[in-house]
Amino acid sequence: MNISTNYTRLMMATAVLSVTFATGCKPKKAESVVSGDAAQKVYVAPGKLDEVYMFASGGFSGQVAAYGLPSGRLLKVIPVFAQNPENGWGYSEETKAMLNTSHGFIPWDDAHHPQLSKTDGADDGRWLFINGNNTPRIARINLATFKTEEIIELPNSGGNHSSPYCTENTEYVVAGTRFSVPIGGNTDVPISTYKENFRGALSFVNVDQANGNMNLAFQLLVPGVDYDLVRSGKGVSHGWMFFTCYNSEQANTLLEVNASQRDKDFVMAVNWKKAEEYIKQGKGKKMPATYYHNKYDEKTHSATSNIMKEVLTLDTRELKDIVYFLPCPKSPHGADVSPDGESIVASGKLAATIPVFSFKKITEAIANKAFEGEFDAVPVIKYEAALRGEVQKPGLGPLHTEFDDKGNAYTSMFVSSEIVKWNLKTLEVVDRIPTYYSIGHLCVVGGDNKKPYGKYVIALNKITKDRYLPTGPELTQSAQLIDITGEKMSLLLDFPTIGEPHYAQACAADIILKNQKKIYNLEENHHPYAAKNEKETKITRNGNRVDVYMTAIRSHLTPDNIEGIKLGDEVYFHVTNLEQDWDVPHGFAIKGAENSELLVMPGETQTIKWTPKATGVFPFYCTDFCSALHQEMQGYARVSPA
Ligand code: CUK
Ligand code: CUA
Repeated sequence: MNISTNYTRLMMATAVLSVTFATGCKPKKAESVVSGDAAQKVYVAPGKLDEVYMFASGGFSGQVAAYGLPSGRLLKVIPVFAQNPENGWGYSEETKAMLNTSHGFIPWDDAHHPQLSKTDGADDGRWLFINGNNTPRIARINLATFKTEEIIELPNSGGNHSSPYCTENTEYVVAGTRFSVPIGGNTDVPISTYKENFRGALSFVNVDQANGNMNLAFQLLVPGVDYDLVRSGKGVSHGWMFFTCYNSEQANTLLEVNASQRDKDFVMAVNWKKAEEYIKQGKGKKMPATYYHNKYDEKTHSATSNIMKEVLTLDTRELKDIVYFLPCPKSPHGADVSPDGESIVASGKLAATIPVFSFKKITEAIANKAFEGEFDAVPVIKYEAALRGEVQKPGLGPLHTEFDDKGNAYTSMFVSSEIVKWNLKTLEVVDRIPTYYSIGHLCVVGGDNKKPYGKYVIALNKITKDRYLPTGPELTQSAQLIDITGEKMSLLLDFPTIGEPHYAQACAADIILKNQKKIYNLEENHHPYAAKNEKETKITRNGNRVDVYMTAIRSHLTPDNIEGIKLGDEVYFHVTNLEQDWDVPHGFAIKGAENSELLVMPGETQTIKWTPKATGVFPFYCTDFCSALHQEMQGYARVSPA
């Protein structure tokens, strides 16, 4: 392959994309697709509650945002991988450890795929998992508190993109590396040795059903290609996971051209039950690997980091009946599993059709060894042997598919900017609706459940040019709410989102509401610096460390006059909120503090560190307007020469 051929291919690919992209981006009259009664359908009267929670990833904000639907109202930004000054996340002494990694304290990441925990293939409202893409991590949010409780780093990974999808009963949260990387001991190898030295790793993170605690059970070492997305089997395909892979060319440079040469890349079918069996039989091999596992404890209101030193691995070069490749047209992005678990829908970004594989045919092909060869010791099943059929002329740039309860599938089309609805049985396109613009993922309420039930599909778009009041060069990101109860889809609402909403999951509000926590019980507060009443407040000194055990209750802070601090001291304000009523947080901030504020929930203790830089008197106050006497909730700290 010489350079000019490469260049020609590149230009052709770019031309195709830009022509279609430009068409997709042409401003269209919004009225043309908005249904006449849209306003009524999305209007949630003041004081009324939305019927659906939607959790969208914040993309490069590193957080997750919770919205109410159909109104599109933003309810909360849940801090996960990025520091959040609004509530001291990653700034308070208690939460800093959540952002520790083997690379040090990393207060940012790129979050893509929220995943609701499942019981028997249905959203159960216990936890939400989300991936950190850049410094490979998985976080678990407790949906009783909307708080991130656990973050586990993934070794042998680079770009944690095909992540985190959970199995039918949340037995595992599964994550595949996007980048293949050199693994194990010496990883300082020439990049040009990709084919010899780079491998992929799929992480199987076990979830304790009692408390949600995660632990990296094992990693499956797989061929060195790029892994994009994954979905769990369910029903008939329980025990399997399906990953998409691209760059089967194993290129390490100019992937835009070099990774689009082969006609087909792969979907990888992974028999995780088999892998689990091998682990139980003791076939796993320990490999040195350093990764952090951070946990937030609700009783001490504090996080701790554990440094892990090894990981159990299985190698697909040695155990040849765990994974199988299915050839799949050009650079597949999503691999989605139908509600009954029988159809696996793969979407090749650059392909003209959508192949739908049959799980039954896959297992038959494996039994009959209907293979066309091997790829790095992994059997490649013949395309026709596994194929159920193809959706013809779906549109351009198919990415992701979710399902409704009437036997329909909805596929997002990035290049032609539309959602295409097709019949899962006949594979015929039955409807299409434009999206503004360049849709990535889509989300049907309950759309990856065994029994989907949603009446909306939400488009998660990449571009919003001309859809909102402009805000300079940086425009808002956006989602669109589409009604799918009728034969034709109809657009109801555009609403802006926080960061880039790569993917979202939505479920009926009842599922989340049954499990809400309103306060932390003060009696159960085991924070080592908690003052559970005003008599327990005190100031202690140990060398140059000063600890202030402070309480907050409407409408005063105790103590509120603090003297005896010396220049050069490190002062820790441990603020316990004595309130036991829902929705009465108190805040705390002091002039010149190097961190953020604190926002302390009822019954909770949080700590902010302050290193005064000068002598003088420094005001502090409560930052959350908590009562009519909120402005009286204040005090002074005096700093004297050392
Ligand atoms: S995605 Cu992450 S690049 Cu289609 Cu899940 Cu947007
Ligand atoms: Cu407490 Cu304002």
